[in-house]
Amino acid sequence: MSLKALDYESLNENVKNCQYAVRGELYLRASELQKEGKKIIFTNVGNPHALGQKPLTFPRQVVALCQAPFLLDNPNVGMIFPADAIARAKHYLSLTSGGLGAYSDSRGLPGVRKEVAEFIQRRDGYPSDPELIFLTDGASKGVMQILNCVIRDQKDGILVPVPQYPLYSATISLLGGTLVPYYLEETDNWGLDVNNLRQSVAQARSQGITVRAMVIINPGNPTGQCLSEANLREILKFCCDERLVLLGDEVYQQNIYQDERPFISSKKVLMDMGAPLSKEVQLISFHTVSKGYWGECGQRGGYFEMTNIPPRTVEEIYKVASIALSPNVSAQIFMGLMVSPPKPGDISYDQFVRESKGILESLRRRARIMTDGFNSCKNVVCNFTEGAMYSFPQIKLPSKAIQAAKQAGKVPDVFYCLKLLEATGISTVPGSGFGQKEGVFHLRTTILPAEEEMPEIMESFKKFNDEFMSQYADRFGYSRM
Ligand code: DCS
Repeated sequence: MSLKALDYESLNENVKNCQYAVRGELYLRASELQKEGKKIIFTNVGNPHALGQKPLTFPRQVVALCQAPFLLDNPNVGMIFPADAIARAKHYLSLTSGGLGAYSDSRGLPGVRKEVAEFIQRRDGYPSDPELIFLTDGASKGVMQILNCVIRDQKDGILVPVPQYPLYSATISLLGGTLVPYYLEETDNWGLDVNNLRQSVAQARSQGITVRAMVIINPGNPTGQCLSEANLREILKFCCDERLVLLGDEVYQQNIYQDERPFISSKKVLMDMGAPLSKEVQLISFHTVSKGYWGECGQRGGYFEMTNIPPRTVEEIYKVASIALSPNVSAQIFMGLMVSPPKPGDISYDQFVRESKGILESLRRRARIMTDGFNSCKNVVCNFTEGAMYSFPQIKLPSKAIQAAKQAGKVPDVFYCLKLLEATGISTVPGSGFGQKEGVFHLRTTILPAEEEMPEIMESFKKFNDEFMSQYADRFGYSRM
């Protein structure tokens, strides 16, 4: 009997081959255990509100009023909402063509794109054109739209850092392209060595791959490093020489936990380099409302900005975006608010600063508690989380543990993470889901659990790890660094 199109055997092979570990085996097991009544600490997804982070008050007030505009006609509205939130809600409603229930232009509301452009201009000190900014349902959709334009067939390669956030590997495999890995150096604080890039490109070319784009994640996920200006210059020069589009994933630009390397955007570095580079390198930069001190993951708001992309290509990207009609309109308003928060002198300013600073300072302390906690454990080494939302410790697994994993039919780090989950309820993602060098094992956890719960979580991790390491201790040494 012939197969029907949605019988498993006849599905698009790219769909079946695509892997996404952040919601993989560990997550599924954790959900099962939760159903059985076990307390699970979900540190597998960078989803701050799910771990108790409170929403910032001002943006929620504005969007609440936009969602329920009849409240604006209520004579008591001023008793519940501050005047600047009311004014802002009216402002955003005036930018729409029928409130939040109406589709917007498929690039997003022109008024919000203008606010994004003004933000970029303030941040970088260079002009930004709203016509080259598209609003998206989270950064993910933007990344997918752009990769869709870049990848023509399996001979097209995309340079992706390893370890990487699997949005990239999964989308490349879904679109039938080829991932060309470049390795980040763990012993150099997850630094990016341009010589590694050259080698990766040369090797891919020798296999007949046309390398067309390069992804950077700055600050890094899962690795947490912040790229220096000098490093970004090298990368841009490399992209210019090799004629690669640079995809700059900058969703964690607010999440910085050290002072030596503040966030600097790829766009600014490119513009600073001047002509001819600043006029030649094709760059797409991505941002989101899901991260930073906003953490509004469920709202699904993002944007991308295009630099040096020819107008005819922008038209084609617009056409493709139009197939989905419109990004979420309420999320566009979150984006507008993120890029133009309350200013000094506004009624809501002090509260906004207090709330956002509180979140960021706590994240900085949590980054430190986690790194120190991991480094105090046997056979665990961990670079400091300079930015983003994750800790990515290396677990030096004894060969006996690797043997036991093989016997259980598991990848060694999956085996370790499953045992950790069963023993402690801590749900992590094994390093193999992000890519890592052969024979080296990691796990990724977010730094998002509540600060007051952190010491207990680290203690329970340490206890588990000690027991695991003594259970599998052997004479044959550990997996290498
Ligand atoms: N880029 C990076 C580097 C990310 O880490 C994420 C989300 C995204 C893009 C997409 O975010 P939005 O679509 O929500 O804008 N990070 C996932 C993660 O690793 N854990 O949680 C989500």
